[in-house]
Amino acid sequence: MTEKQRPLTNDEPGGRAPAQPEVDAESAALIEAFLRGEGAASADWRAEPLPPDHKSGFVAVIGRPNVGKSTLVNALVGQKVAIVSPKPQTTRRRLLGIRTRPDHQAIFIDTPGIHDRPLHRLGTQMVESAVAIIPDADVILFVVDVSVPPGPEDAHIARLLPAKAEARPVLFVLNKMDQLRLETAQARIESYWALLPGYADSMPVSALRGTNVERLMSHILDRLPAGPRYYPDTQLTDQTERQIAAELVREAVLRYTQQEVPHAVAVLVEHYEERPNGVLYVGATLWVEKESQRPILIGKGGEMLKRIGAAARKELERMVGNQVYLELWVKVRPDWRNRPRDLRELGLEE
Ligand SMILES: Nc1nc2c(ncn2[C@@H]2O[C@H](COP(=O)(O)OP(=O)(O)OP(=O)(O)O)[C@@H](O)[C@H]2O)c(=O)[nH]1
Ligand SMILES: [Mg+2]
Repeated sequence: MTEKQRPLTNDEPGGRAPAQPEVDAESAALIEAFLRGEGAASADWRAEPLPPDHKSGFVAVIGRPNVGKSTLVNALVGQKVAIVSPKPQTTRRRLLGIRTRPDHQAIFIDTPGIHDRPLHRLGTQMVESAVAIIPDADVILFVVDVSVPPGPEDAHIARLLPAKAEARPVLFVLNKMDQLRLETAQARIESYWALLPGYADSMPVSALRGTNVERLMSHILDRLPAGPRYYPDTQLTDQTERQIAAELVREAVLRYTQQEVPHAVAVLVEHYEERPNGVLYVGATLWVEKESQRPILIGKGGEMLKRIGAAARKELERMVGNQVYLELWVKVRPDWRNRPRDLRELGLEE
């Protein structure tokens, strides 16, 4: 045993140290190496060498509801980090999609759709959280849906941009180009161009099919500053596994329920633990706003809740690469979309 390894006893000068447990040889060697600073560099991702022209930064993805912002973030990251649905106002809170490559790290901020008539406190929060991020971004992607003509909400965002984006680069993303008919493409694209002043470059893409997504990425890179990695290369999002699980349940709710019901549902994961048999147990509560929404979500003989659970479980199993046991409950929280305490509990309000 070396001098360093020998535990202090009360007899030694400066003693009165508490008795220490015996350390086995392997652990002692590791501790010694750690104290000498060995191995620390490999454990610290910040210390990994990067190319001198490494670029990084935050890219805000904004647009009216349902234009394909979350689909685009998933395509740019190369993995699903955000839920997607054909119903507007799917994304409720800002989330990060982190793309790390040898020469860059782009941190995409997916945002709720911006519109000018929120009907409740949640809606107001959603719009505010999207607008508030614009001045903090290095690059702004303004996403529109070219399968339909520009609407008042697109115009509203275009009007916001000069003040909010200040001198920051704006890329105008003309999404859903797969839905554009060639005969009408020119006129349609020109009607979108009319929204923005000439300084914003534009790019037609199909986030769904992946068309032009890497070309868009190279335009983003041209505008990103030199900088370090802000997150480890293995990190894809800022959401916890619990939050992702809640979102996947909500995605299934959005898929199977109609009209007002999916928007009145919030999901809170209450249990998330690996059982000794290796199965991941997830227990989540679905909050609805009114007593009348409960039977709709549960369905005849529990049919609807089973369908939602089966779809969410499949997605969850894909995410964790493990068997999942998912249990869902439905509870009423009257008017939760207008109640600050409920919104805070759900992480939808600071
Ligand atoms: N045809 C086509 N559909 C797309 C494309 N991109 C997205 N979509 C579809 O558009 C719908 C809305 O996509 P989302 O990514 O959820 O849209 P979003 O802008 O994030 O919507 P909110 O979160 O509600 O603001 C989904 O049904 C997508 O599959 C595309 O390039 N082509
Ligand atoms: Mg979205």
